[in-house]
Amino acid sequence: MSGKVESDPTFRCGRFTFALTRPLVMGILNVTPDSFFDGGRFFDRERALAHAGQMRDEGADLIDIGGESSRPGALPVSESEELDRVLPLVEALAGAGCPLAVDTRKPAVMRAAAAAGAAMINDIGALSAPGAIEACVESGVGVCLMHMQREPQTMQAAPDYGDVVAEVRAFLEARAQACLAAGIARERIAIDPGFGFGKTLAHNLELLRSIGAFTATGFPVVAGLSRKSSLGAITGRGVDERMPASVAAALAAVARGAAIVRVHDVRETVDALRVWHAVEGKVEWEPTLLRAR
Ligand code: 9MG
Repeated sequence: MSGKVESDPTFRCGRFTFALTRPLVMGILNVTPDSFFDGGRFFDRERALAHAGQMRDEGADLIDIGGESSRPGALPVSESEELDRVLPLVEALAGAGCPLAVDTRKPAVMRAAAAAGAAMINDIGALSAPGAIEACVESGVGVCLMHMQREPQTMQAAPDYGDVVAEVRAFLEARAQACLAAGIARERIAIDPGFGFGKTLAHNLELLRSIGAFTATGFPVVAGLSRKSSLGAITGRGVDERMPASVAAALAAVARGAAIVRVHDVRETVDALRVWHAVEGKVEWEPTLLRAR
């Protein structure tokens, strides 16, 4: 726990309250056979647990557990398969000293994950499934509402916008309003422009340059660029060689106001952000948790 004060901007999720006095790093743990970077690596439970512990020790503020790949072209998985992949990890890690997010679009998975101790729901569908908002109201989790044009299977076929920043922002504001109207407290809501989800490289760059348009909504902004194909398009590197590009992208997002970065490379990202934070002359880096009930 820290000496931070309640008047600092905060993000509440489950029993945790974060002071947003520095960027938060959310480490990615995909327990899928087919995610675009770590697919298959952590499908084995022991390896997944070990990787979660490593990310926590490297300075992750949150760990985002996902049981359904959302890479372009990915096929949906059944509810029972997703529960089988995700729940044992949430149960095993809930008391391990790092708040957990669960990346899911399914209300039943949201409820079960929250009951097992997950503090946040990260939904690439912005809680659009029937019953998703209600599942999050009842369980008191924090939520990340992400924008996606179309579905993972078709989203990269022909992304199309008039004004990408205005359209993505309007969508996220409408989803946040729906959450507020249903009873999710303002300080439990974060928004995410959804880099790579129905966007070309030009769209992603415009969104990244315009993060200020999203922070202006008053909601903390989540940015997820880690290892994504846009970084490959810029650097000419394959997914296994995109760590430096991912760190640069996280830094660019934070410098423009992102509050949370969702990353595979926790240690490298934390180091880079700590240097940036010190150069900016901001308050000490550690810790961000104001309290956990
Ligand atoms: C699950 N997932 C994959 N990419 C993501 C991103 O950019 N943001 C969020 N919130 N979730 C993501």
